[in-house]
Amino acid sequence: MRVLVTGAAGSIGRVVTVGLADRGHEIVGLDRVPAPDGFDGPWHLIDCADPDAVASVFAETDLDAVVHLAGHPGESNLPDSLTSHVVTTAALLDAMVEHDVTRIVYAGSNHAVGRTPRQETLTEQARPRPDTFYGVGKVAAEAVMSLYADRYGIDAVSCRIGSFLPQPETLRNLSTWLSPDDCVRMVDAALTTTAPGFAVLYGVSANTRAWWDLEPGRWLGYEPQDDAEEFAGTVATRGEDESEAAYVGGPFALSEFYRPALDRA
Ligand code: 15L
Repeated sequence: MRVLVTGAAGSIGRVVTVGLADRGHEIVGLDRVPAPDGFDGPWHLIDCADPDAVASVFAETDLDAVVHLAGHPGESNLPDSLTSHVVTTAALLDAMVEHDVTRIVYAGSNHAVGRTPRQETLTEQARPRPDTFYGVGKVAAEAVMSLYADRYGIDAVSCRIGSFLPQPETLRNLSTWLSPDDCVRMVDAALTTTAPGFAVLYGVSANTRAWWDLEPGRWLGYEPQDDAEEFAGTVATRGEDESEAAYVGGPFALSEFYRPALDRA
């Protein structure tokens, strides 16, 4: 497939562009910064919150699918979060409809349900329960994709990613880790699964201590191979571990992340 990868220069983007190319996909990169060394495909240096710039990319390239990874990976005020996660997604979806591109794989986040108390395994049926304005942006982006799935028949898979890291670093990560190799497996499955409509999966490895249901991913062909437990001996305990264990979103659910939605002069 010819796949437009947004946020292609980011930490997940760099891994996914290489991994998807190894699996036979043709990658078109998009980011606000230049292509990393070693990337030799087409590259669009644009902000995907700009609908005209996004439309021009679709007008000049025949695409089969979009992998939307662009977006600020942490907390911000509400308008910035909405721009980063919702406006970018909407700009891509509008261009997809116009150019008959029917598949989008989205870097959703566990923070869309991060304020859920951590008591039982969370399924894809969990109600949206963001822990931050970042999480609000991720929930709203999923809502826009759901709308476009219903209105226009777009296939949209939101991968609610846990903690994408080379290896787990904290006790929480032993549950939330998504390994780089599993991330590529996940995105490839979400790209190629047959007619998912709008679907959600939890983007974590096959962690022994996982809190999230891996079945929704398996239905879509995502079979994780790695397990954070392999690194358990390297993870030191920290004072914050107990408070981070209260909610799915870990530190993002704690009061140090509370802030007003809007910045005032
Ligand atoms: C995310 O979605 C964030 O982008 C990242 O900064 C981490 O907080 C990660 O989730 C996580 O929950 O570990």
